Amino acid sequence: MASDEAHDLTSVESVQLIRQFQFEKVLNHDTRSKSINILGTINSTPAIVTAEKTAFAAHDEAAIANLLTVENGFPSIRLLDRNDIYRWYMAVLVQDLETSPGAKVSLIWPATKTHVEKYGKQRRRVIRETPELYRKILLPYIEKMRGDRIQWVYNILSHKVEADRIVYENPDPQQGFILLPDLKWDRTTMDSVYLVAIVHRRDIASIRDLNKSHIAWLKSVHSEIIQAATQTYTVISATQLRVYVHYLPSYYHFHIHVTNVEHDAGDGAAVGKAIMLSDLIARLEEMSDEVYGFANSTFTYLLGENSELWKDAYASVID
Ligand code: G7M
Repeated sequence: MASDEAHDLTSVESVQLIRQFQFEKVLNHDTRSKSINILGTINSTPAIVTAEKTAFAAHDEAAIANLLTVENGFPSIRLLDRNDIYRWYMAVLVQDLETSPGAKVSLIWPATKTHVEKYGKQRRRVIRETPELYRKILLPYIEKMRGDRIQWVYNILSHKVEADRIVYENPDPQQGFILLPDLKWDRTTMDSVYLVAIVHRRDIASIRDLNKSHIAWLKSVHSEIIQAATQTYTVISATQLRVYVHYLPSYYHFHIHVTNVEHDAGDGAAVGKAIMLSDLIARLEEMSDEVYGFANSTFTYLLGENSELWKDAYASVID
């Protein structure tokens, strides 16, 4: 069928058309936008279907207000886990083709070769944190951030919560850590595997506390993480894991992010926040004995203008 004939199909015929789609292969997918591009055929002619999970109708306040009421919203909801003041759930939202469809689906048919090839807010500042700025601004801030805010971390380390989720534990109080699913992961989708490794020792608030004496330890943590993750999730190999640390982190108790490289972790895996653990180790190895540790280094990161750190500290120093 020529494209103008395809265009002329009635709406009923168009619905019948997409129902004839025969799957061939996945062209692309994006865990962040929750979308997928699929190549297939309709009547032996190439077709591309893209499906994107719909966003919430935030402008429809009545609908949003009803989202959490059992009568109107969740027919079923299941607690995934809880930790301190944090709770996370899985739910089936009521879907209705007219008012709240689950996905937006597009069809290109007939699709050309070019089509097949084609198918990818707060303001932020760049902060260059010198050792002096670290001591003057970050250190006092970190002290403030190490209280209740990391209770969830201690709950995990003491097996009080999330204990049945532990993927791997080295229980040694100095050398050890717990590897478990990050709360952002649905624990099902292999392409978006997201784990977090939390060290048992409490003397490292951030990478700023790491120095040359930690090199051997960091190397063994790195290899234990990779071994445990690939043994548990056998579809993922060592070179498919992104093992990195945030600077700045949100929580000041040393922990390491472990994700499937296919997962688009957005800003959390972007320049200005994420640093590969192996690069940190290499940097320590190459560091002179005089410098000795990251407390004496410079790091550059992104900082949101709404953050306390910007408003209360950096804004007056930098702007
Ligand atoms: O930016 P930062 O490196 O501090 O990231 C902390 C990570 O810990 C994030 O990826 C969070 O999703 C994750 N996380 C935060 N909380 C509160 C929890 C929790 O209670 N349980 C688990 N498993 N992960 C968490």
